[in-house]
Amino acid sequence: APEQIAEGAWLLRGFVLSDADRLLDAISQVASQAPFRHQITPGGYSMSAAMSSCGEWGWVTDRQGYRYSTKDPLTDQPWPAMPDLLRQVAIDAAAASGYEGFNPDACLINRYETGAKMGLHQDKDEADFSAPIVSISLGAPITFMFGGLARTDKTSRWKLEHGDVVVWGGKSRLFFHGVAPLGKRSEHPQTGPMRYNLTFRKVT
Ligand code: MD5
Ligand code: FE
Repeated sequence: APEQIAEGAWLLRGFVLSDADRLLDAISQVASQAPFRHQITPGGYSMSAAMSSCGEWGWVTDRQGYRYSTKDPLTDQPWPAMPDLLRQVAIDAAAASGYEGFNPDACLINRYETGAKMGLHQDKDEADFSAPIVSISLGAPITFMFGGLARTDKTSRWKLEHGDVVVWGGKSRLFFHGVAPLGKRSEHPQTGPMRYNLTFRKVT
């Protein structure tokens, strides 16, 4: 049963456990066309999470800034299509959390290895904040940090494990969030020291 972690935010533990092998295969297939890469922030730093995307829109960052793009800057080709399995599990997870009719047009894939992290930030490059974001965790566990509308709001911590899904909508859609560095002892039999996070979004 979904567990509420904030207003509009739901944690579905193990929701995609039975699909995990096929999800990891789908990630490999996307990455064979749009390889994982460490993108550069506008401030000139390399992100510690390696990223790829599939679907109509991919999230890119470089010295110019953050944005969604229909093309992979590495290949100058459109992003790989969103595999049906990925789209379907995202739609199902949204519906199980009370968000019917979710129609994602972007799936960002983050790959973390030991020490990789993501600092507190808000996701606000999307045009329409009424759609939720669906996040799927696979592989090594990580600590997710969840704050409020202000950067300085107190954060709560949640361990996200292989097969867990989180759905963020409503008020929590714009809350600050991030992940703590992936621990040296964090591993999973199917991915070793790697953690994958898929985030499904409605960009336009
Ligand atoms: C991750 N990814 O685990 C993290 C957290 C990202 C990102 O933050 O932007 O790729 S997944 C949880 C998440 C994602 C998007 C929005 C919200 C949470 N939220 O509105 O709280 O790779
Ligand atoms: Fe985010």
